[in-house]
Amino acid sequence: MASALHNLSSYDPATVPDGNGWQIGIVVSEWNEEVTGALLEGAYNTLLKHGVDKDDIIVKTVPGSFELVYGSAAMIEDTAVDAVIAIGCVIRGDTPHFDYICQGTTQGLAELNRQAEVPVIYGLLTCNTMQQALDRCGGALGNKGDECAVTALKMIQFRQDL
Ligand code: DLZ
Repeated sequence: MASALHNLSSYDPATVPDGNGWQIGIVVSEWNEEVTGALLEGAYNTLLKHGVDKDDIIVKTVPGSFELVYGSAAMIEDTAVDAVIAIGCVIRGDTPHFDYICQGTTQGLAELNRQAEVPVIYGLLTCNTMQQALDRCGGALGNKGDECAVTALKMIQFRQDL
């Protein structure tokens, strides 16, 4: 399916592993809280739907998306989570700041994902407009939080299968 038509919330539930007994960390940026709160809700509810116990979901906030890298690394170091979902939303402004935050955060999370003992799931929306973000946090294009939760469970299973 073309990505422009892809709904972030659509997946085959039969392909998602049961998350009972797995512990998931979610690190959420406070910037654009209307969007990140909805992404968090999507991720949280999808984890519950697939068997993760609410007591096994650790949610921590950080001030902005740039802090997701440190927050995710700390979550991995200080807890026993099986995966971390990093949730943020950057909206393009008038200056190149958008590009630096997106690049720094994305490279930091990618590097952490490569080095860490557990998978780090990329839940960062990088949007030109607020409408694009709203479309992707429970609007016309579904909720990227749902997608992140499914990805986390699949990656934990991936690791356990090795
Ligand atoms: C400074 C800033 C700006 C301009 N825009 C956003 C944004 O759209 N989304 C977001 O998550 N964070 C933004 N920030 C804050 C930075 O991510 C970071 O928190 C600060 O630069 C302090 O390190």
